[in-house]
Amino acid sequence: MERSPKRRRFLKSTAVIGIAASAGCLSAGQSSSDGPATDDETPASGDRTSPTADPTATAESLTPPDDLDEWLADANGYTGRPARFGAGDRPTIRVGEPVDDALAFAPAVIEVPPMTKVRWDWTGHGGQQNVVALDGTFDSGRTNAQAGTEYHYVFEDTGEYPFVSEPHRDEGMKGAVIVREPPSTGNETVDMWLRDADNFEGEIADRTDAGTVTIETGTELNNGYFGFEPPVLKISSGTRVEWNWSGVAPHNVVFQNADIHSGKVRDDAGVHFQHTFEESGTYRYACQPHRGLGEKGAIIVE
Ligand SMILES: [Cu+2]
Repeated sequence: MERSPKRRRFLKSTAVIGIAASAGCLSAGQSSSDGPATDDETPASGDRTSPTADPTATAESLTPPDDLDEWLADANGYTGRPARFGAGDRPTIRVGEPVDDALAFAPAVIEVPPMTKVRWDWTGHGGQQNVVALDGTFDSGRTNAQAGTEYHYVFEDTGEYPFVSEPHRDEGMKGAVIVREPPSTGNETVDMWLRDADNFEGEIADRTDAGTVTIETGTELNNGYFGFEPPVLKISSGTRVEWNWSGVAPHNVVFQNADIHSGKVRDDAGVHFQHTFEESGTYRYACQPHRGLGEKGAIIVE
């Protein structure tokens, strides 16, 4: 049940490569994954040569916050939980998404593993926009109002990278890319399967002493009621597992590597499916309609 909001410490980026705006050309082979720590203070403005349309937006005024969560509290369109992406994903952030009379980045906050290429796509809403990291790590340069404009950056080092659209930063148009090593249980099959499940933190709920275990189905996760809780369960063979529907949104339970499934989706509350696991192994399952949203789970049977 370790679902407490992660305490995020703002990590100052050690990257001084921000101005290589076409960072798509940075190659994986060139950087050590540990990201050698440098004692140098990242130059706040020296590397920023890109002109900006807003003369009041100076490099000094873009200062990384001490507390990212606090800074994001008024980010338009942010629900408080980052959208998570796994290795090999290519996240796209829309620039200028209309949200309640305001403009947002969508998703505003994403979580990605190192070496992820993140793309920003201009929607054309809200006039002039750009994408600028507060610590100067990346900068799309001059503002642009054109739909279809795109910018991308490859994040090599772990850390937290808050960014804004300079013309709208005082109106809450801000976001962050959080780069971190993906959580791991030590079981590669489980880690890969759950890489985009919001509640997967690399923990295994050990219920090997239980006769029956309940998995909550349709819990508030993955930007809606699209989660299984706990996401990873370890049980002994002979244990009965039951799935308890929250009653919000239609769900089912379908195993990927075994002929076990609950059948049709249901949206009423209650225990609608159960299975007793006799054979040891690593089992993966998902809710079929919401698998793409990260509604997935795993069961390790000993
Ligand atoms: Cu579902």
